[in-house]
Amino acid sequence: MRFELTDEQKMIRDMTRRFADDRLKPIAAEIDRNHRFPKEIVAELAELGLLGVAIPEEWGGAGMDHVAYAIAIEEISRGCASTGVILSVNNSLYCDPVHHFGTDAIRERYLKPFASGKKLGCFGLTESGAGTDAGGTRSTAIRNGDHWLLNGTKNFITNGREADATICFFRTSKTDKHAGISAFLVPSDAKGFSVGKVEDKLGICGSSTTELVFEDVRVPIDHLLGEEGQGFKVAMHTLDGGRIGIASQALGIAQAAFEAARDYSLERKQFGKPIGDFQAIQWMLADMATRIEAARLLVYRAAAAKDAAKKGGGRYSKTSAMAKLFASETAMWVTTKAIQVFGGYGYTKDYPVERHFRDAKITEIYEGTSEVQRMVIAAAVLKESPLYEGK
Ligand code: COS
Repeated sequence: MRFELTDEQKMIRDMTRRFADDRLKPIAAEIDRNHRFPKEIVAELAELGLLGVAIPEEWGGAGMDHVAYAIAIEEISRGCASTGVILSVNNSLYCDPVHHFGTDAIRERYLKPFASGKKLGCFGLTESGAGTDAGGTRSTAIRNGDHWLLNGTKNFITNGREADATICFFRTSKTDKHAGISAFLVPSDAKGFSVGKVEDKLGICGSSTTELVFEDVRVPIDHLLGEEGQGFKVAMHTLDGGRIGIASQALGIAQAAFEAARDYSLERKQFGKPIGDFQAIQWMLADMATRIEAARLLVYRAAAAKDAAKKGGGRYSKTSAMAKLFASETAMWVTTKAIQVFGGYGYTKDYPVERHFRDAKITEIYEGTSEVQRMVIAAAVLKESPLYEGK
């Protein structure tokens, strides 16, 4: 077992860390306050190859591995969690499945411009009645000659307002539950497609979260992604990877909150000395640092498992669920403690920790709640028992 990063991974860590410090930290509060999508930042990150980190260069990506990808999302989220999720969705929820399930013709049109950052993608699975129960999808796709006719509404779609195309899930059979769902690529300029309600959120305010409305949207038959009836598996396969992106985002948020609390503890004086001299504060900092390091190991391990899966290493659903569960709960715990270290000041918008706290909460919810991660983990560990006899 080796814990050293490769030269390429160190390079992307240093580059994204610098970018976070120089470009993101100074404007993260303004992005949050104004609920502003950081268009200029996304364009700069595209230049750096961060919109398709693990997509091969021939398809417009940077051709790096998923550990490098996780590090990039961690560091960018340390600077601005909204920017982190904008990247994570384009990388893991859009480019990754288009690369994995798309034909070369589809990749040419729907991957190259997205992995290179000229365009932005999103992923539409959730519906008002199908959140955790993703198999409960009710939106419909009906085959009609040389095209499909799509109808329905998707909810809570990150990048929904800005995206140029979406991977969306529709019911192609009423009789089968999971096997009745198929995945489709839909360009945002398709007739009948519109962006509905834009959510007003607690955190990650710089990224849009919207409804996507489909009213008799026609897409050609080759816009079916993967086989008909395999959409649920496309979604689950995609979310296995996506959860590593969100775990990395949570890690970056936790690290940012920790660093803010650590530095503040050396500045803030009470009883004539820095509060960092008090054991009460030191223990909080020690626990924060330890939990973050444990989360980091799980996240990098999950990313390495995804790299191994590409070489025939099998499913990594359990590892990625563990990484997301632990990293997101760590982010919530660490950001809560960070506010505690700051005391009353931490509760105000004069310091960044209240933003980190608000940004952390969603990592326990999107791309599968912590309860869903526990379901995935429990199902996997039970199957590992020699006494397991199937479902
Ligand atoms: N990769 C590939 N296939 C998978 C898979 C994965 N990670 N997970 C499940 N499948 C397959 C199963 O093998 C099963 O296939 P068969 O029917 O051929 O046996 C099928 O999918 C159904 O699986 P399962 O019975 O486990 O589905 P459930 O309806 O019980 O759902 C959970 C399981 C709850 C884990 C799933 O619906 C889920 O992840 N929900 C949360 C969705 C989510 O993250 N939403 C956020 C939206 S994106 S921001």
